[in-house]
Amino acid sequence: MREGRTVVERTLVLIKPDGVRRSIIGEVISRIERKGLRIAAMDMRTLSTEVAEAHYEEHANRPFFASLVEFITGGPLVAMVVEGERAIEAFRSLAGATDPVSAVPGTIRGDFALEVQENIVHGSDSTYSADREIKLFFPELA
Ligand code: RTP
Ligand code: MG
Repeated sequence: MREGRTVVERTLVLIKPDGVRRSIIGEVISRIERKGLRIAAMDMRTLSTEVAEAHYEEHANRPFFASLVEFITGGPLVAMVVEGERAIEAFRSLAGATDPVSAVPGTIRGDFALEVQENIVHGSDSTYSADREIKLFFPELA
């Protein structure tokens, strides 16, 4: 989507079950809003195994896949569609590196996590992934 010279994108953001358990939903939402990104849709839900496997299908052959699906289905999470200028990269910058020990302090993972699996948030990694994931989580918006 283009508006003049700006590139407005949508991305799927999840506050994973560890983030919900640790009561930092507000902290994460606040960082998204302070950045200037907008929340276009949001709800709390517990994923079925089927949806979790579809969401992480690119990792189906990785050794951590079963553990990842168990973790992401293990409690309620917050799902949202976030939009704004270059929203995909903007949110990935807010989230920080996948491994929270390497994630720079000041990022969500750098400030709140230590373990590679329980790293608080998910954000789509490309326009292709964002379209696919938004269709999976919020088909009414796609
Ligand atoms: P995400 O998809 O959740 O936004 O994370 P990401 O792009 O930064 O990282 P990705 O490589 O897509 O990995 C997906 C999620 O799998 C878990 N993971 N565990 N045990 C491990 O070695 C391992 N590696 C990755 C993390 O929860 C990661 O966010
Ligand atoms: Mg990923």
